[in-house]
Amino acid sequence: MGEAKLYVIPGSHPSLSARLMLERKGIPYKRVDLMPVISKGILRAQRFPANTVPALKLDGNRVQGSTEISRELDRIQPEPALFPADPELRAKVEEIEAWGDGFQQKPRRLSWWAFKRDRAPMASYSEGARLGIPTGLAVKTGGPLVAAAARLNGSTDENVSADLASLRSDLDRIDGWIADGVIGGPQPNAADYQLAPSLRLLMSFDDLRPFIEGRPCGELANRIAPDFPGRTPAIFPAEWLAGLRH
Ligand SMILES: N[C@@H](CCC(=O)N[C@@H](CS)C(=O)NCC(=O)O)C(=O)O
Repeated sequence: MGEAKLYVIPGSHPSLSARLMLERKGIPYKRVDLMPVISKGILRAQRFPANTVPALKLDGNRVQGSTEISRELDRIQPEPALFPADPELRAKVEEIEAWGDGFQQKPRRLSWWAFKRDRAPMASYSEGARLGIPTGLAVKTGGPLVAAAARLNGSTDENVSADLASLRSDLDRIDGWIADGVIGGPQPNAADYQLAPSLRLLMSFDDLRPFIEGRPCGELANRIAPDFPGRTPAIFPAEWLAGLRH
């Protein structure tokens, strides 16, 4: 097998899903850190079919998207398996993974909304990254880039307040899957790897961590994805968080 190369954006939660799954398989890889938005052109230049991270070059193939990557990793190296062999169980894991793929947009929208208001915390999410320019400089000059990302991701007040209002029911749903034993087992599956980084990104917000960390889903996230850099001090209007409190 030639050396695998994984293109990521620092702080990108599905990028972390891909990293954790490669590590679980014991497949060595080189990580290429990209700046958001600028990443799109670089991925196109590398002849990837789409313009998002994670994007993986593996054995001459280009595999893009966390859910495609989980399947390709099981195909090229079946053990340890990311999907259960039992078809019924596999269908459940696939269903949760697909739900998690959509759920990703929530922490993504919240993050860009927050960075648009205050870029200072962004640097903490790039800890350990090699962006080619100093992180402080990237953050300082990153205003237009953050504005573009916020626009592209629909980070409006309306969407973000609705995301926060429905977050508690999302967390209840994830806790339910843990109680059913479909995720959170001793052998992490593709759905565990899909959900944990999204939860960790949500938990990087001081506003949200207290509502997640004591729950089964918070424990799962900390166990599956122990290292997720980044911290954003309180930033959301108190009334947007009311649904989490009651
Ligand atoms: N559902 C896709 C989403 C990938 C995605 O949207 N990635 C974001 C980063 S989290 C991205 O590449 N955004 C481009 C940008 O920020 O310019 C997956 O799981 O791979």
